[in-house]
Amino acid sequence: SERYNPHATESKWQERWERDGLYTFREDPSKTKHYALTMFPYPSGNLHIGHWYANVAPDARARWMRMRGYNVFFPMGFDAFGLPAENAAIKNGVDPAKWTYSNIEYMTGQFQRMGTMIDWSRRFATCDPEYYRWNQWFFTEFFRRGLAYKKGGLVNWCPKDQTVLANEQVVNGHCERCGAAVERRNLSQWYLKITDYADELLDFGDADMPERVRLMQTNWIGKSVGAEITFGTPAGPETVFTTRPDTLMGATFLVLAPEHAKVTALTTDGQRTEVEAYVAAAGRKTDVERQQDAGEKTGVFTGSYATHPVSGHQLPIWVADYVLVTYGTGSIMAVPAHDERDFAFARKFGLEIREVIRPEGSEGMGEHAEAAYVGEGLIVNSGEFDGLPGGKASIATVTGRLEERGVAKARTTFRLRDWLVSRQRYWGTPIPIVYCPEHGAQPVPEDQLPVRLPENVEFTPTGQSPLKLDREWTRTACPVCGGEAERDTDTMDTFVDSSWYMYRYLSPHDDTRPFDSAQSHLLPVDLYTGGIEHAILHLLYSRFWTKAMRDMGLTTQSEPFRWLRNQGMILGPDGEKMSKSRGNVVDPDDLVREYGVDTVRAYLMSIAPWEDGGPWDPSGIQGPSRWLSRVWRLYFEEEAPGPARATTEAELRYAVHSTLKKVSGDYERMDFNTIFASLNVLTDAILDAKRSPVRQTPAYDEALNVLNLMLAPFVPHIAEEIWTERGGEGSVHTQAWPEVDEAAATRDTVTIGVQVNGKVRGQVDIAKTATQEEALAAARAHPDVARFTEGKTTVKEIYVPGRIINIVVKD
Ligand code: ANZ
Repeated sequence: SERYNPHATESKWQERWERDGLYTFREDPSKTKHYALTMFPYPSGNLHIGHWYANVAPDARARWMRMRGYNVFFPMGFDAFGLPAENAAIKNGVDPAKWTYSNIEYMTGQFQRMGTMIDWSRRFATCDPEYYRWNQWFFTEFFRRGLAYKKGGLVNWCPKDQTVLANEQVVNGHCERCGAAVERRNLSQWYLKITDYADELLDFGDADMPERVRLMQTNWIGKSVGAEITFGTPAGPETVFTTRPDTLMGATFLVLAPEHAKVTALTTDGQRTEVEAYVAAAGRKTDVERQQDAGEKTGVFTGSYATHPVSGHQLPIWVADYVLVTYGTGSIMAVPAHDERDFAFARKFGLEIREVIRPEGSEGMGEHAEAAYVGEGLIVNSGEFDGLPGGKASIATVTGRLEERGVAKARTTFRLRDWLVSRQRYWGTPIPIVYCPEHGAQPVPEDQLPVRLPENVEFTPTGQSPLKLDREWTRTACPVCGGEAERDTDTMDTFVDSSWYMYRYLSPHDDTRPFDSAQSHLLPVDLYTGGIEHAILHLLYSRFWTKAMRDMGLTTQSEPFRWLRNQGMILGPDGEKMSKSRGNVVDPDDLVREYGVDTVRAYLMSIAPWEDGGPWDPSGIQGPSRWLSRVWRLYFEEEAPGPARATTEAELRYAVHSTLKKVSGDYERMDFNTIFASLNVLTDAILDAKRSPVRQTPAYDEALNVLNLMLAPFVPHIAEEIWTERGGEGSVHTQAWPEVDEAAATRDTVTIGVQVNGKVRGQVDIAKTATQEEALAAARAHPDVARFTEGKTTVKEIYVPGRIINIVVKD
């Protein structure tokens, strides 16, 4: 018989599966649906090892679900708009569409060579006009509903990519894509009103997301419950937002953000030069630089004073860049005694520090306090409010009292800002808006969608959208009056594309609606897998999109994903992120050429806990490779006579069913990395049985059959070969996952260690139901134990059932 040669069998099965449409999803009302989805890739050129790592384990799990009787929906597509296509166009002079579509063809072939059960009949790319037409349709619907609007203001600008960015795309002050330091520009741009859903987005319902994803989204949304308090100023009333209205009587100055509208009016002539210089300098700093807590606080006095709404005291008004114009009202009441930033500022500029919250039993903070007191306590030095409880826990009560007094109004603010979606780049969805001198901004009517991207444009980034340069394209007619009008020349953020793509798979070629609601029984996605880098951007946006679609009556779902899991990252052997410049990249195609697909799949699933990831160990792949040779030998080669470990039918059945039970649990919990070890040990146990008389029993046949089925999700090609060679009907991949025989899966004996004076001296097999006397008798009968106990006086005997026996003796 032949030795294991994966190359011959793997491509044969891939072709057969394709020909038979084995993975084409078909409706089957007798089964429960299971929608498994892996985040679709960007068609960058080819699949790297990270794509394999991200896709192989979810594929194995989808296959396992199918064997368990679910009707599994497992589609894939391409997230195809974005900068790399344009950059390639600029660099190599190829058309972005050509570049993208040829990458898509190549990468689809790579996915097929990975042996996945993806249903390719559902494939689409977000750059297909057939797809982006619906981005445009959503945009015009959102516009009609007030969910899409245009406004001017300060926006994030990436000087390298020459486009604006959403807040979510700015990571520590840098462009999340290219790393350039982000600047601020005053521009008029389109926004989607995600803030309408801020509160609802904090409620994850029964969507099961990793704790850190919930936390990141919750912090990003940043809900703060507090109050608005209005102070009088020479430039009119000024309202501040505070989360600590209980500290109102401790406010000793006000601070405005440098960009605050009242700065000019409040600056006195004497202070003007200094304030203007300060404001100009602040404009050159990034938000991160401004907010760095470690950084020295800076600021200037405006020369004006505000009137405290309760005490009537005159409080100096300062300008400082630790106050952000984009949050709250862009101004604060500073309470140095109880806020760390205000404390540092007051110390630096010699401003008054007034204690108003005192922990019980304390003498008070005195004049030489070294830090703000931010804890709970009782209100002091606050006149009529003295004695009320203060601190975060009592904000509601205090706010109520202040509201009665008419000096505060309860208010909740969010950190979340509306989603800026205009981009000044070419390779994206054109914004379907037309500007008419007479009728203003008008949505392009549905029957004129899609507004196609013009071809043959000059893309070199200039800071203006390349679409602007194509006069033929920009000139159009106003949908209202038919008069001459201009198209919007920006394109949409590509995160728009991925916000609803999971719905499009239901009817990818539907040209009458974004997706067919007759298919909505497939929703929501039951298991969504992908990288943690999308914790905020893509996941938050798609949760918002689903809620907006629900409110438009397109779906009844409120959450797109029932269960989310993030894989870790495969690093180079040096423990660093793989990158061409570091030269530590592992190419999956090379590995497949050398070892075959099944070996690479098995190795990637066993290399690390899937959610953690870890470094690539080049020698580690030998384990799965040798294992598959042994699997092959087990089924297809004659066993050379040799010493075999004695085995019984019961032991073999125990090995089979306890492994089956373990592996099922591993798939269920997504503990993929232990599956290989279990299957490896079982293979050896069956090889032992093959060399022993047990080979003649039904238990042996059962073992071969169950192992074959267990191989199917994990190493689908070799499993199919075995199935067919053993005369199985149809495909192994449409078989049912075997049932665990619970009685066979549990052993009625346990092996436990025996200690003498705390040292392990031997191990005994005893019945699980053994009494203490029986257990101790078995222990004493063990020769290695007897050597240390005979002739000695027993002081104590301890039997912890199922775990350990300890005998304490003395001479
Ligand atoms: C008085 C006060 C006293 C405050 C105190 C805190 C502690 P979060 O929780 O992040 O919402 N604040 C308000 N607007 C601001 C802005 N635009 N830039 C910088 N800081 C701003 O924080 C709300 C608190 O941050 C507010 O409550 C305000 O300071 C400050 F013992 O008001 B507080």
